[in-house]
Amino acid sequence: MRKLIATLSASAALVLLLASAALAGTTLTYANFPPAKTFPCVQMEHWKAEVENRTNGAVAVQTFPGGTLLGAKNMLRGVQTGQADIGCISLPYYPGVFPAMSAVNLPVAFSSTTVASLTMWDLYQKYQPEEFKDVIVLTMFTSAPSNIMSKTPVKQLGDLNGMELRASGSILKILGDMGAQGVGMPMSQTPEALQKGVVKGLVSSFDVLKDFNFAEICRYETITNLPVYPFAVIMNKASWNRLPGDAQKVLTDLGREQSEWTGNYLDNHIKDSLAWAKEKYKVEVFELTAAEHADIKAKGVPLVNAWRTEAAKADLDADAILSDMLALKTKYETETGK
Ligand code: 3IO
Repeated sequence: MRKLIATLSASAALVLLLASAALAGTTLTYANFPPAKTFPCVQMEHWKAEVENRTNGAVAVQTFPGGTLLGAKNMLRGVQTGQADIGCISLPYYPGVFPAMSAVNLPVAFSSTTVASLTMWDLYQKYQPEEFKDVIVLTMFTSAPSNIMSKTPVKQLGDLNGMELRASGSILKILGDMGAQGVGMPMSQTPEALQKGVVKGLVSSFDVLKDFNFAEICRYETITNLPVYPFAVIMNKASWNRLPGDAQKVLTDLGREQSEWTGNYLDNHIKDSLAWAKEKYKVEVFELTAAEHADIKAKGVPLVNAWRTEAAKADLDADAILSDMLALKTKYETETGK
């Protein structure tokens, strides 16, 4: 009898051990290029907590902010080859690679991050473009509409004359047309470029005034409402295929929610960041005239046409993508009031 009980309890222990090993099975690595404080990493930590919670710990996520696993430019390849299971990419860092989703980087004057992020997500869901065929897309979101942050004041567009400003993607072209000199590089290289004086400012969203402490060096801010930067969180296909079905479902269900969460977080955070910059560094904020905004808008038209040509070359229905994007933008502006 004793022997039987001992055998039974030993096998019960073995079953428990195997079950917990199966549950504890998966740890996913998640690489990100900018520092931990910045919004792409804040959304990453939120996503990690949601996934670990919703899978009851069956999936653990190990995060690597600040380029500690993969950097801005090797992120896409690094995820495709499995150096990281998951990675966060800023699409404008890969010119020509994302002909469909780069539409979100066009100068269409998005009114908020929430609107741009939800528009991007729905547009992706509708077209599921080829350009992401080698990875699994977990979520998409954008930065907030871009403004100028500079070391010397840009009170009017004429002040841009020859000024070197860091940007990426379509903003580079617009800056050139406005008489400035766009200098392309990832956000993660910008602190050094500003320090060394290689650039005299940057064009991005106001969260970076606080999160990179750019307010200290860029005391002048000009509201331009230039394009958002589109981001995608991508996963290695083999890593995805190794996940149990219920875990895959948790990740799939999180896609849109994460996009909206990030949009709301950033819309709030840019307000905090600008208020903080005014308080701590007494930064000055300049508004342009209606005529100057009309000028910026007019300079965006050839860009939209150039995108159309590129999209058509990639066998995409450019007009359909554009009109869907604008319809989604209007829909979400109405729905969110933002
Ligand atoms: C961005 C990128 C990394 C960290 C914080 C950020 N805030 C806005 C952006 C967008 C941008 O300028 C870029 O290069 O993706």
